[in-house]
Amino acid sequence: MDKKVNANSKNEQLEQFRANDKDKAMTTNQGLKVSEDEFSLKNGERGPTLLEDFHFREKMTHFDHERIPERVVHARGYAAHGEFELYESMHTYTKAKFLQTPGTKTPVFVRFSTVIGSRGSGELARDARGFATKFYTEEGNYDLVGNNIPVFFIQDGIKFPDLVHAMKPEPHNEIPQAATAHDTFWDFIANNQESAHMIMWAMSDRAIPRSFRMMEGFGVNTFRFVNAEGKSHFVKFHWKPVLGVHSVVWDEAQKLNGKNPDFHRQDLYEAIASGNYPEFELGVQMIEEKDEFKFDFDILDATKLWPEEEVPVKIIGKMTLNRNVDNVFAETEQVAFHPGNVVPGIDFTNDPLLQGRLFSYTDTQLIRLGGPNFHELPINRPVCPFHNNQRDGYGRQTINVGQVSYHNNSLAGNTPSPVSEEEGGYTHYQEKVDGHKVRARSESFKDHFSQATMFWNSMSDPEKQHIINAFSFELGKCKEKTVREQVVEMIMNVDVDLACQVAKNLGITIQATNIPTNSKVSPALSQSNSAKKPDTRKIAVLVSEGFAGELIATLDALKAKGTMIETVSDHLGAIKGADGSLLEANHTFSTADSVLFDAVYVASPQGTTPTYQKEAAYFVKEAYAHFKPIAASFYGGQLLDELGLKGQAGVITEETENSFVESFIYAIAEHRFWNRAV
Ligand code: HDE
Repeated sequence: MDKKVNANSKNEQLEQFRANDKDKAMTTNQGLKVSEDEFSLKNGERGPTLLEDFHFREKMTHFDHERIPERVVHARGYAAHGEFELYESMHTYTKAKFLQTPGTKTPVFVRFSTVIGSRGSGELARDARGFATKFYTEEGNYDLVGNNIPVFFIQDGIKFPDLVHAMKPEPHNEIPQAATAHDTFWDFIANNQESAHMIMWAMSDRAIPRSFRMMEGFGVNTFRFVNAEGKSHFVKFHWKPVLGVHSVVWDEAQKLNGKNPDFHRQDLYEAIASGNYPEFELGVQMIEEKDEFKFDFDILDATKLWPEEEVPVKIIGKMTLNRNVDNVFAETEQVAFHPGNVVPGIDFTNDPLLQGRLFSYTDTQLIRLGGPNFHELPINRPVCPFHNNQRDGYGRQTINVGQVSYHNNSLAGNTPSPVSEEEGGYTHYQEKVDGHKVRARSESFKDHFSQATMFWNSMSDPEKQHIINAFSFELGKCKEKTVREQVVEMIMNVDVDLACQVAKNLGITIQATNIPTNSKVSPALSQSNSAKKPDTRKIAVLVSEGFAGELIATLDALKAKGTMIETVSDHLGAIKGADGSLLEANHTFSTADSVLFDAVYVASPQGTTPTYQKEAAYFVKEAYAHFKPIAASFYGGQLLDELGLKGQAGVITEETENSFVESFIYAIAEHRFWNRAV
């Protein structure tokens, strides 16, 4: 009997493939012990290297072949292992086994990514984020390959190569890297107006997340749930981060790309390493077959979302990411996702974007991973057994025994054999499809602006301002005036005020002609309505020699509330307090910067050293400009006084609040103070 799948099944399977080279004798790949690894075999000490030096040849050849093609999109990514636990049975809607029994735990592997940039690009690019999850279920791998934005740029898969060509660095000079602020991208947008809704999201704060741990995930495409009776529901998948949805500001994003281009991966890695496991709840929106045409949008159109207020999100389980990878290449780079990896009870719809995706993913893995056996790579193997008549190919690892590799056969009793639906055989939902073969788009896909307007209507004032700023930045970087003008004309269809403000910033004169009429609002779309928690937020404590000894108790109280404390001073190592107590400096002002933190705490008086005097002021001013909470005590308030910041929103001093720690924690949970004068 095969062992039952549990939360640890994947880890156990991977254990067979892990190798630890520590304390071992060095060998060649053939297992031959090596006596020397620093000098190639030469004809005399100063002579040429000999061709017979097999050790040199093997080592160099392997090195020469270390690189594989990066993903054509989503090249820059980072991943972690975890588990998914079901809250309630979904048997009414789907027969998928991992969604039947509450408490069932399924191992998962999740890769987060940016879309446009190459493998080494900065992680704070303005871009959608990939959010791809592989569930290793007892019925095979199920991949939920989503993004952190619920809609997409295009409606039909055939346009994807055009979109990506327009997005990527321009071909004549390969500039700019990991950025949409250039002519070809915006030329594509203006001339492919189905992108209107997605571009609103891409210009919003969603495109510059604070952390992978603070993003929603969306399956984007419309899938089907099918239950044991064969009844189908249309379904959209959502991941909801327990820490809420939060972003950085654009100036911060740009600086972060320089100060720490690994900001997001480091944040994820450190959170998991320190036991602060990221959590996401899985939600589903479901629509009955009979209601397919009930909405004022086509539910198969990937440029549309299903407003949560109209189709509620049912929360069905929680994913916890609890283990970092052991080796980024073996796991994160070699993992191969495919939205076509489904299990019984989950099926496709005619969503034309999804249909295009169903071809592309296997195809791209074939070139990226060098042949048809990538399913055998440890990270991609299902945890349940797999058997068929597929054979051979580059890098084949399985040793299929026996003489039979075809079906039907008599020599192996006609096995491996397909099994009935009742025994777990996958059957496709028998949707009736009747139509002419045409290259066309349905009339019902033609409204490109109503939901873009709804998104705009749903934003808070600061969010709206950020969108205006983003359009102004991106279009301001375009060289062609005509491109800017076309985009402004396009967004006139979204909102006249938005278009006018962007036009003003770009020095374009426009006539307000198309007045959008959609007044719909979906509060779920605004990040201002998201969960607010202080947990895992990073506080930079600016501290210098002679600090007040009581500071240590305050820092402990802040830590007890779930925040992460890091000290910044003018030198590394021990800093001595006035009463002799010691604090370890984690950073100096040259290795740390306010953009790396969520909040700043000024804990030493101004002027204790010349460096502190100068650098602390710079640190605080920048945090203030990025709307971050700032606190000061033990005479640190002197600095805030000097900078004229006392009394501003989100600025906490001992004098202004009764309970300093409580007020600071509340401010940290608030994330940013947009109503601050900057
Ligand atoms: Fe992808 N996409 N995509 N995509 N996608 C890839 O597959 C593609 C789309 C998404 O971490 C590629 O393995 C087409 C939507 C993620 O490994 C490729 C179309 C959504 C990842 C591909 C889309 C996604 C990919 C490149 C339009 C959100 C990274 C490397 C029809 C639901 C997965 C690879 C990882 C990766 C094709 C549109 C999400 C080329 C043709 C919509 C998260 O196959």
